[in-house]
Amino acid sequence: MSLTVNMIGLGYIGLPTAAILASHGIKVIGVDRNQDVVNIINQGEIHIVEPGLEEIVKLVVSEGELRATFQPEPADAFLIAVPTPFKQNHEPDISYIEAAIQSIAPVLQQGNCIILESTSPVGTTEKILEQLAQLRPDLKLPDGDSMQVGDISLAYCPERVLPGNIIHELIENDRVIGGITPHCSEQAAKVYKHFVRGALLLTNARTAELCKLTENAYRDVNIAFANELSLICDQLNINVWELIRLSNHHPRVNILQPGPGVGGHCIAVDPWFIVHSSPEQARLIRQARHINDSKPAYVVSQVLTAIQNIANPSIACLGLTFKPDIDDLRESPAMQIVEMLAKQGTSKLLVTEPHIETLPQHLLDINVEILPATEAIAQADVVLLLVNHTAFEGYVELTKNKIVIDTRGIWSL
Ligand code: SAJ
Repeated sequence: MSLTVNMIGLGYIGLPTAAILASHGIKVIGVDRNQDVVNIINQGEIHIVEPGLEEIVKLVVSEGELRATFQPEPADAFLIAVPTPFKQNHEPDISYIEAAIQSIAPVLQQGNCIILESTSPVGTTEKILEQLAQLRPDLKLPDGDSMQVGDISLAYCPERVLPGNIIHELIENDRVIGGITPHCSEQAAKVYKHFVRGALLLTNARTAELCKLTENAYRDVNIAFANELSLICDQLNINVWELIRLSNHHPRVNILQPGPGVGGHCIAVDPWFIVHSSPEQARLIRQARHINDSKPAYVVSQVLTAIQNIANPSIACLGLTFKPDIDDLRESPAMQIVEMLAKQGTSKLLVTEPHIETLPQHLLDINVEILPATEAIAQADVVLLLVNHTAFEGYVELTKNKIVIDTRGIWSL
């Protein structure tokens, strides 16, 4: 008999995972609180942009392998991929995970496996165990100290896919699986064996939790290094892009790229989870966050210096998304910079974003003009490149006789 899985949360990670599971012979019940999301998926359509996803969802829904609903149903395994934002003071908010556990508790049966995939502070999987002990006192729970095998299994297995390449990475990436006990890890691994071609690496829950946070903090710290170099180079009148290109010829050096700041819902968020749980120890990780977060204000100060002697200046702001060739505006430093410049009110802002048809209302409300890149550049005194979209690469010729601030270095090499 085929395995039945509940996928709790049908967002950027949950929906692709549900679709891939369903295309590998597993019956998937997708659960989401949002009525629109449930309706859209049941029509074989999708509510997010991810290359290759729509075709798979259409197929698995039409074959009856994936179905969306509001409430969890009895199944063999329950995968949870709900958001974990942070509150004020960067404190992680795990209330969506707690709500997910609350919703699956009544349908849990002996032999079930629960797998948390959401990015989580260290200790969250153990907290789930405590929550389950309250909600289902009738179940014998696994115990990491005594290694007691329980009626159910519980493990943490972080997603680590790159938006834009999710379908490929879901299958090919190695997975870290951290059970409450080794038996829990093995039970969880059985689910991933259905579709993962990468290695399944078993550990305990706390290590797996910190592993996810570490991966994104590693990237954040390395981007902060590049961003700090960009400030040093501006001060010393050196081209940072050339500097990094030359340094990276060393066989053991691989510096990342500076930019206008770090965006997205992962790298700018996850390191704070480490800082929050280890405030005394996580000094470098905290500092990296501050360096990356301060970059948008630095770019604004560069623009203000550039326009100080221009009467009625116009600025072409190229790109709004948080990284190139996608349509995602979440935590985008480019957006932040445009908003900060609009607040200054000292210049006319000509904004272009080729990947988004309808820009969010709050941006339309501020005083900016939306127009194609070529027109924005033609009308501008200053050209501010904020996102390294492939489409912008050829425009360097159009920027002659303009002041150029290239925050991504695509025209600067
Ligand atoms: N960025 C730079 N310089 C660089 C690289 C990136 O400024 O050299 C900026 C980007 O412009 C962007 C931000 O960093 O604003 C993040 O972009 P990204 O492409 O590095 O990562 P995300 O946020 O799309 O996805 C990350 C990935 N994590 C790692 O590469 C360690 C992905 O594998 C994770 O699954 C994802 O976070 C997540 O969900 O946590």
